[in-house]
Amino acid sequence: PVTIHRGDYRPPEWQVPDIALDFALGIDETRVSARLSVVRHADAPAPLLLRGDGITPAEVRVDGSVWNDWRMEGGDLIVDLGERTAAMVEVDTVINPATNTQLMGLYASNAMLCTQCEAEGFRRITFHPDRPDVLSRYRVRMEGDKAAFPILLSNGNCVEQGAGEGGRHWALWEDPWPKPSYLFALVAGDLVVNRDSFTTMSGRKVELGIWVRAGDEDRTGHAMQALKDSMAWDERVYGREYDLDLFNIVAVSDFNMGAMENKGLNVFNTRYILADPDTATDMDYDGVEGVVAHEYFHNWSGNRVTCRDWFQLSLKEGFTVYRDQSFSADMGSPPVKRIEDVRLLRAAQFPEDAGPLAHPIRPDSFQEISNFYTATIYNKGAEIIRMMATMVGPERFRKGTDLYFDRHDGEAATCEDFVKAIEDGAGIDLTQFRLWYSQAGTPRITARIATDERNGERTLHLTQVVPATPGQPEKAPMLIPLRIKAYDLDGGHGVEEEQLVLLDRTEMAVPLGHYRSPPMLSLNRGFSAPVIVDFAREEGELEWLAANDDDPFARYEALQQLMLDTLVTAVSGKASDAGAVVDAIRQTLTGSAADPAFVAEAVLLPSEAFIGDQMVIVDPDAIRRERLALQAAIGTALESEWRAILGQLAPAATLLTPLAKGRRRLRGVALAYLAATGMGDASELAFGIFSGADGMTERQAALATLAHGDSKERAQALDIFYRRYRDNPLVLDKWFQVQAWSLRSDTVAAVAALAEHPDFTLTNPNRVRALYGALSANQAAFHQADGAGYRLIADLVLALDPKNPQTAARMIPPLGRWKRFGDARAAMMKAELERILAQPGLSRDVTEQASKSLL
Ligand code: DPP
Ligand code: ZN
Repeated sequence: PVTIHRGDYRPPEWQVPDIALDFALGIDETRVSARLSVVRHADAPAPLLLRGDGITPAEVRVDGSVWNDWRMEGGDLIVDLGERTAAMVEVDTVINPATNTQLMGLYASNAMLCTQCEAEGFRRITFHPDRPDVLSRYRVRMEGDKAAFPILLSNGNCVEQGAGEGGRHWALWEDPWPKPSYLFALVAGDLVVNRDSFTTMSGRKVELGIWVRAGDEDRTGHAMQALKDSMAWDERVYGREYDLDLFNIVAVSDFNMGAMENKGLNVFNTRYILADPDTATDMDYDGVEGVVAHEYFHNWSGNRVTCRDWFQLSLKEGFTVYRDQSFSADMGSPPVKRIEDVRLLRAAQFPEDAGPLAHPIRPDSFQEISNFYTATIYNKGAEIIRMMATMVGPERFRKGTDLYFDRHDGEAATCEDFVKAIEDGAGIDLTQFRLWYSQAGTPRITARIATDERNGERTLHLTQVVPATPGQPEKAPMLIPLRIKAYDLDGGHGVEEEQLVLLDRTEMAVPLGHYRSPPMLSLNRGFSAPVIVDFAREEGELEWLAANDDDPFARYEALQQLMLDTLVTAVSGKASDAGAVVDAIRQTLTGSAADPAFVAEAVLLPSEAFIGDQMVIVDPDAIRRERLALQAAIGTALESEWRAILGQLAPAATLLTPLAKGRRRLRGVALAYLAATGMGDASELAFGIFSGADGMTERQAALATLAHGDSKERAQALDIFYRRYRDNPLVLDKWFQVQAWSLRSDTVAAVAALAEHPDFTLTNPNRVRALYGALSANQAAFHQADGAGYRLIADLVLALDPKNPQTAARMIPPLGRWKRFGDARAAMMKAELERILAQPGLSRDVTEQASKSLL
């Protein structure tokens, strides 16, 4: 495979200001005629390079005449235009959407036609430069059988439509905003719409439509509300107004990603559109709201200002994730949202940064760009933006983003353009901060408090180390903004103001002031920097912070650290005592007027994977054992508290306030703790909740709890759930998922059996992720000592690669963590990676991920 380097970027030699596309639609044959008006930007004659992937030109015409001066190079079409500085280039192609199992380009899903072009799918539809710095105005005509495709949608506005011969009809769409090809979209099918409207801040009435298959329209209300909330929020917080008269969203069942921000026509995975209380959990509801917002926000951060090249992907993704995180925080509880975001970062991004696939948020090279839609680009990218906002504060940050949008509207920009705009607009020097864009790896900070015995002055000593990552053996010290606060327990002369420490060198001393007794130090409050902190705490300090810190995130963090310390001690075979954890949890549960959602997050034990991340060599079995033991101890010690929580009436499932959601979440946690004790009535209790639940949050929580055990209620509940929801693909995904998440010792075998279930299919990415993605997230199961988990994942990758390389490649990273799991497991994991690589005809996606994972 060819490696593409960021440093090799050259501006395009030809621009394509206008494109007219003509589609004659059919499920297994669609004819595409493309008319590209091309303009030379290079000074000297240069051939026109049009990318193609799996297509052949039926005919090429230039300025109206058949043209023979072209050749194919790989999949690409090179047209020699001689001395011309402008031309009209027309190319006809024929494609087969029905056989497009990659779900890139134009494909069929449930008799409907839809597109996915980001990053390089447009070249599977027609020949085109297909690079994000080539922006064009699109005019799209499509024609098809009216019965099969009553609805015809594309970007922009529908300017004309009409009937054709023999039951056919057509529509003409125009998008006035120049856009890169990755934002092109087309949808044709039998769809129904939920319509609404939004009036923008300047008084423009925008028609909103959410298009789904008949029968699904009643589950689009939440998405519609989220869309209107997002539109209002972006006006209020960023001053960004929507810029077309129409905004359409289409939900598709077969989709590689979560959703796609095509201009004026977002295409979504059904998973992030459809929700009602009977079929969606509160977490699903939040997912819908967050993704609708994310895609909508791309209209400015991504579409109006797009990326110059794919190395700049985090320019739009990191910023847009930061924007959707801020939005969700405003719509619900900011501390709880922050906890969730940090949990995700630690679960998905920290391991990536610590493994063979580590890359900076602005990578230097890649083989296949699809492999770089990662937690690093998205979630760490968002943390980088957040740090800038933290350093300058909201008003100055807004000045910076205003300047960014003003300066680069209509352009294809770089990460550097963004940083420069924040520098200029907010008035801050980000010279050193830029290292966050180029250096991979999670910085590790060590903290220690020294005391001057003569006068009681306390000094915080901080050191930072940025670990070596592939291709980056040496690192320079980063600029790390740390929000800190040192509490004075004696009411002495301590300074109790929060400070923002800018750690900008390898070692730094921060004077804290005069404290008679050791201060309780709240460090990296709000998770102000995406780093790992090592800090040997005073006896009782974490307990105190967990109960008293005025930063909720820091309270959460202190309790998590206390749990981690206890678990890591236990896993290493030393005697550990659950007492402090139990006391801290009790205090959190009974704390005055605490938000139940926060309590639920705070009292949750760290995941097995996160416990493993604290250890040099991970022992998945010991972690499972000790985590279950601690869970049981907490369950027993606080039995009456858990029972009291469950004894209260559950809020009605239709009630979706943050408080109701929080109470349901806490009930789920309480049930899990009780069940972990193995108490005689636990399964009955869970089954009672399962059967009596009036919505999916409680139902799924009870089912997941039952799925861990081996009660007769388990089989019963799984059976009832299956029969009730077998015709609802999104809910059936949950049925697969809870079984693959199970903490039972036979889960790998169960997953292997479920892969043979008639409802399992490799053609639907959601189903694949529900089963296999859940397995690889289940640490002890995936790392089962005999290697059966590894084998199952490798078998999946090999079976899926010929159909859908993008989704296949996404299953590989867990196999790449072999360095951390001891020699025996490492040998088996590497053997599976080698077995994958030995397969002839492997995709570029899988080849890159598997070969890099072996390094
Ligand atoms: N650009 C999409 C998103 O992250 C992914 N294709 O919204
Ligand atoms: Zn995005």
